[in-house]
Amino acid sequence: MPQNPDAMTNVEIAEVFERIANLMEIKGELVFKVRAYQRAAESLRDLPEEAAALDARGELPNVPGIGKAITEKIQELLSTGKLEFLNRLEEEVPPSLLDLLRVSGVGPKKVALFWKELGLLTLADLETAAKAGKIATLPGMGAKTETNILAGIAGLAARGSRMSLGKAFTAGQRWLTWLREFPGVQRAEAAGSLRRFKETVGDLDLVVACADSPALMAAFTSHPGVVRVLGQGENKSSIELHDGLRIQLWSQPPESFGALWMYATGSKDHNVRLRELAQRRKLSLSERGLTDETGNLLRYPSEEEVYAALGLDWVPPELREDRGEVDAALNHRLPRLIETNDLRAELHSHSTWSDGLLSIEDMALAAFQRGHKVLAVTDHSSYLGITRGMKPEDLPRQRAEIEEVRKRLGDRILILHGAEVDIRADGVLDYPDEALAQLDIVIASLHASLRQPREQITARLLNAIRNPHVDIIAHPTGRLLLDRAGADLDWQAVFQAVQENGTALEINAAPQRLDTDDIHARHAVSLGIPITINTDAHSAADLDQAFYGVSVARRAGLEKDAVINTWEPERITAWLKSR
Ligand code: DGT
Ligand code: CA
Ligand code: ZN
Repeated sequence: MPQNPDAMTNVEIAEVFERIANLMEIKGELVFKVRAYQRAAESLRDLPEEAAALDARGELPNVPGIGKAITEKIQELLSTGKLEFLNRLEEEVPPSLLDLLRVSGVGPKKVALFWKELGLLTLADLETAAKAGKIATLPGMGAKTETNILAGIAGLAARGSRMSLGKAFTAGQRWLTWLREFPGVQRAEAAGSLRRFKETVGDLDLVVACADSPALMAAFTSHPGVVRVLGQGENKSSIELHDGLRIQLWSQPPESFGALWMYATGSKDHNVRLRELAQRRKLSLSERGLTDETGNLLRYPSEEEVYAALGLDWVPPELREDRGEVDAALNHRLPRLIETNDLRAELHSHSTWSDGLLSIEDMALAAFQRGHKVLAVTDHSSYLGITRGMKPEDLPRQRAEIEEVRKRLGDRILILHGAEVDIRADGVLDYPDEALAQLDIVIASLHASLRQPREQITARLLNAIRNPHVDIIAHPTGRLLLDRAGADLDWQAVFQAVQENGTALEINAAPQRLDTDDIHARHAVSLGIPITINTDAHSAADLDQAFYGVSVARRAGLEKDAVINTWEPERITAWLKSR
């Protein structure tokens, strides 16, 4: 245990050394001097124990990558939190130059030129100089360099942002395929927020069990798609791609894969709880395993074994947010979460009768091929902006077509005739009650005027909920993730109304929606409100996105029975009739 609780952590010390290495490189110091600080930073990041503890036992100089000179600097940082050497260096090399390194394609050598030849000090200086054509006058640079720098500066703004779960998942699959084909990789999996299916993802965390990690890390950081290497070590590297996507790759030998996967999956808060449990058992938890008091490292090939060593049941990744799952795992009370292949019904879909791509028959066949026993065809009403919506007078003709398809498909799949009815800005539904009464299932949803004040937009939604024909409220807030904020709903009023009316709330599975979200879905189920997970499919491929919606339900802790789509057809039709 460190004597001084405020002492700097290994990561903080590593950051100081990385700062020194960058400043020295800009200054033009010899490569081997720069490299010494980079190596020290790497080994600090990989240390299983705090430097303070090693120092107390006099063992720091023996750590590979940390010699006598570096040990003295670590000691100065541990006791004072500062480093005289760094202060002097920052007087020689302005630290604002470090910001320039964040621009993709700009390394220390270029920064040194910008500084020494053009006197540039800040990012803003660099942008001005590039626009004025001054960069092209430097040796070895041209108009192309300027264009790249300006694109890189523009990319910086985007880099702070997060990506949709859909983009993260697709990119993650592609990179996992690449990793699994790499020689020596025995296993490659997603970790971090992607594995937890958080609704947006910052960077991708991927983990591998690999016998030859250095070769993999070298290939990873020199992959042709890489524009910047954000960090490179023996067991961990981080890259940025042309489109701003960042990937962190973690590697351990197969014996430690369980601990690695668990550590890199997080969340950070979940990990903190696990570390507390480990400490109570006089163990310390890292991505390599559990270390006991004698410094002996216990390795675990699977996550189950790490959890078991801490006295816990294995926790599904979607629950790892420190929302009570650790206590539940201790007491063997984790829920049996719903799974994608529990789904038997798609209750929200579109055909060529509105803006879908497929005929009713083709949609029904696509749903059948995916194991569904029920498909509700719920084309749009003709609200403002949807030119291809249906008028109430079209419904009987659509019903006739459904009857035809039912005859042709026989008992393969039950087709329900429904509609997705827009809730107009004044709260009135797009179809009159006589039209709604003809339908097997009615979905109501908000599409426009989402910026109305809370009271007004909530009243609009309540109006739909109170209509006895309405069975489901689709994507309640109307949000589009990373794009358009949803309605400012009074959720308490919404919950109360759906509870009174027996209406179901939809988790819309489209990854740009994921609406109802996990928090509200959890609360809804605690109140006994039925949930339905739908893809809102406009094509056959859309039906395959159901797992995103299931992941929201899993994050909400839902078991199968809470979700209407898992019910047998008879139970679904009975529920519809009972309303
Ligand atoms: P993101 O990328 O913002 O969507 O969210 P995450 O959860 O993927 O977080 P990220 O990428 O910062 O870190 C990946 C995992 O690494 C995280 O889920 C748990 C682990 N981790 C990161 N920082 C810490 C930390 O300070 N302490 C512990 N115990 N674990 C951490
Ligand atoms: Ca991440
Ligand atoms: Zn829809």
